[in-house]
Amino acid sequence: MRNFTCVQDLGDLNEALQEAFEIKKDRFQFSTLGKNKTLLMIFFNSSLRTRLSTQKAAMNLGMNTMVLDVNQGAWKLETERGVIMDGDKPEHLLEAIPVMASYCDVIGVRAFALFENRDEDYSEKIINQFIQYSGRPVFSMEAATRHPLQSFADLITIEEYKTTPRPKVVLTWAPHPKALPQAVPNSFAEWMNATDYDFVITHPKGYELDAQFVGNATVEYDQAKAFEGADFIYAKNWSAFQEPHYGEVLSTDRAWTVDTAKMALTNNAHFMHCLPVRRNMIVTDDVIESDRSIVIPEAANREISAQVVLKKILEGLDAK
Ligand code: AN0
Ligand code: CP
Repeated sequence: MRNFTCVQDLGDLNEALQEAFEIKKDRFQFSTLGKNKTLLMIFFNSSLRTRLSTQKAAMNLGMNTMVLDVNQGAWKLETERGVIMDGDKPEHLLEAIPVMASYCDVIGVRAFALFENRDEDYSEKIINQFIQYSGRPVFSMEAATRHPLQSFADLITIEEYKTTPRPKVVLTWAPHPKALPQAVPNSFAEWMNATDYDFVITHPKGYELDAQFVGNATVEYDQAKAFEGADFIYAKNWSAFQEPHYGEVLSTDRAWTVDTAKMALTNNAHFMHCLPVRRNMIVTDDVIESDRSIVIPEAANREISAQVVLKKILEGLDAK
């Protein structure tokens, strides 16, 4: 594998899952694969899990890691070509990318949607510039439209906790005070559509996701109805995708908060969320603390998903 930005890049999903379970049995079995190889992780946005789990995964493979927080201590980067740079950004991405690439072998990038222009966000301009100009393998640590390391960890977690071959998995919108990207729900939908699970998306009117991610999912506007018989509830907030409201918060209706009464409608479902989560907006204390909540093992699986991806990228390097 060269780059990793979406589910298709991983190849056969069942094989990738088997690899994940093998790594989970002994995460140090490939501890020399990354010897003398350097991972550079570049963050345009904050992170707790992605930063730590990806760094840990790289260390398990024997890699060296460097982390750059673009907004803390590095020069602010211009990303548009042709701009007269007389503003607050002293450096252009077009110099920064090859310079950063000269110090490393593999690049991870986190660059959220900017919410200025939907087409630009959905063209994945920033991560694509890294792919185009770095000459290095590049993987997404959440880009404008997808968060594939998260979705892979989510899939691993569902495979571990499911008790029926074809579980009912429900992605539910939930309220949040600030505008959040669609990357996590887009990506989750993309990965769920790559399985044979019974996959349902529920959200208030106006929160329809891009059809390319919704795929074959059932869209149900009645949250209670969607929850009936669910084996997994995956909660997430996102801002509007549809124009003319792209990137806007259309509702903070706490009637959509996942609480005990709603979980009682399910088939004793497990509760999932990628974290960070705002308690009593997205989910009540009782639900996230309940024995059906698997948010901590879900986050722990981020180390495993990152390790499978880095291992495949390292194997691709050696093949060159
Ligand atoms: C981000 C988001 O919703 O995309 C990161 C989630 C992994 N969440 C926040 O910014 C709170
Ligand atoms: N789930 C996730 O990606 O968390 P961070 O934003 O803390 O990395």
